Amino acid sequence: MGFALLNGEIIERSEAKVDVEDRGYQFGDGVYEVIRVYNGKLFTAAEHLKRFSKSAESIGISLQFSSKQLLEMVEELLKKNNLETGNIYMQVTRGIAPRNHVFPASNVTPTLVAYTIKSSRPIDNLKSGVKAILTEDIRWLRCDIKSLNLLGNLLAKQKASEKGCFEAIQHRGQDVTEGSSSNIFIVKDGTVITHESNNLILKGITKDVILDLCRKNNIPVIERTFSLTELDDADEVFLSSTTAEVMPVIEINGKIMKAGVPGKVTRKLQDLFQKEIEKQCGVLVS
Ligand code: DCS
Repeated sequence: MGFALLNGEIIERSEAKVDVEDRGYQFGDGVYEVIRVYNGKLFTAAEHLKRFSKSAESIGISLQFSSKQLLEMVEELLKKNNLETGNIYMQVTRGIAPRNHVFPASNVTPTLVAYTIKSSRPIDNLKSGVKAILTEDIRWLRCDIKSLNLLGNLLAKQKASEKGCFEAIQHRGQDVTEGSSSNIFIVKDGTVITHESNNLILKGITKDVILDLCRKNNIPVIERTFSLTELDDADEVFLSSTTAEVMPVIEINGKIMKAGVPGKVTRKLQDLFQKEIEKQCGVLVS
């Protein structure tokens, strides 16, 4: 099972227990991050830790540790667990207090937890692409906060899974927002289009890396809302996340997209993304 980080201390993971009155357990009153590890090295760690602090701040949780301290602790954790390829999951809740919707007194310490998960890259899916369904986005209006409250996302993902699909692409009316755990991109006439980062979606770290790669490599890119019709008419569709990287989508709601195979721009972005990983974490063997 290895080790976990609990409030700044590295302990046996089996010893890391949650109190029944932890507000994360009772209310989902907290925020989280998932950071990818390749070759024993963290990918885009600074960006994830910055978003973690921002999410916490936006719901009034003050982290007991600076981003620098968090980075040191997380690096120590992955060394102790000998993690080569996988994820670091971290979350902070508002702490332990008698159940009450009102926030507890400020002397209640937030509960910070992190642990590691071994997980290889989704090579087969990256090569062949995945299927998705469409579903109405029923979530709240602060999807920019990486909140522990994920019921809307879970219901969407479960629906996709029951249809044998990898992801549920959510939409508010005619507007496509994002996947249940990913950002969605379309490519039309060579231009990459993805929802602008506002309160309706999570500002994905992978999304930002992709936008940057597009700009540096003269691939036209626009951040704007696009419709279900545009999704249906797209030349290529792909999704992005920390664990799914740049993932081609080849079928939506049972309808095979254009070629039924990953598109040219998607392939190019997959190559560029892999180079970016290798720049930060060293050569990938698989
Ligand atoms: N949108 C939602 C709703 C997400 O949950 C995620 C990632 C993303 C977009 C993509 O963001 P990143 O590029 O920063 O990963 N969800 C994480 C999760 O819950 N598991 O893995 C990634």
